Amino acid sequence: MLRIFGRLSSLNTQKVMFCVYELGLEHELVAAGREFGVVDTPDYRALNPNGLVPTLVEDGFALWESNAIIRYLCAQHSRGDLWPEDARERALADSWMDWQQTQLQRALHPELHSLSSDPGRFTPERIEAARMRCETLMDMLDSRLGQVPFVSGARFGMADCAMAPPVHRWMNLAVERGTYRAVEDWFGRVSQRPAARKTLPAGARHGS
Ligand SMILES: N[C@@H](CCC(=O)N[C@@H](CS)C(=O)NCC(=O)O)C(=O)O
Repeated sequence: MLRIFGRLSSLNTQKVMFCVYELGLEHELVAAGREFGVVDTPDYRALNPNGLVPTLVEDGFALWESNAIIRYLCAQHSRGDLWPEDARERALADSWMDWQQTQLQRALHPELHSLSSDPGRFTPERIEAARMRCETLMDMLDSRLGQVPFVSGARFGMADCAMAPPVHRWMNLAVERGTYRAVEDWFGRVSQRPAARKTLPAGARHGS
């Protein structure tokens, strides 16, 4: 049985759960992190020494890092579909997944994420710098999605699972945003998928 430790309010858990639902896998979501605790227990630390969520456990195999989990699930359960078999096609999907973690996530967190949970924590200058960084990044994503229908390429794939939750967050931030037509079209399509309905908070799926 596949078990995912995490909480649906966590962006990285949302990414993994999006993938789990896309694949239609039987699973158990074990509440962990923040108000649910668990992550500081020795048993959990043995699975994930970072004490963060999400963590996957499947038949005694434990794995952490949300994008590694998405890659693993897609390679195990969706070769040739969500996990492209062609090395170059897969490499492009991989590069956008790494971009999501190293660029987009860093632009959103902590300044912009703090707007809903802890407004006033950062100066308006810090918020504005993060907002501008997101604009630059969305421009890049918009350019990718102007060339191919999905972040993964010609078909919906693993990179779309990783990208939908952070784009959803960005669309629902109380900040000014430019117009990114290709990103909005892509998100409009992706947000109709059953996996999006199950993982992204209702009422905010279509952006603000
Ligand atoms: N790079 C890690 C980051 C994991 C991470 O920062 N998780 C956050 C939630 S999104 C967390 O565990 N926060 C503390 C908590 O929930 O207790 C990944 O992608 O899995």
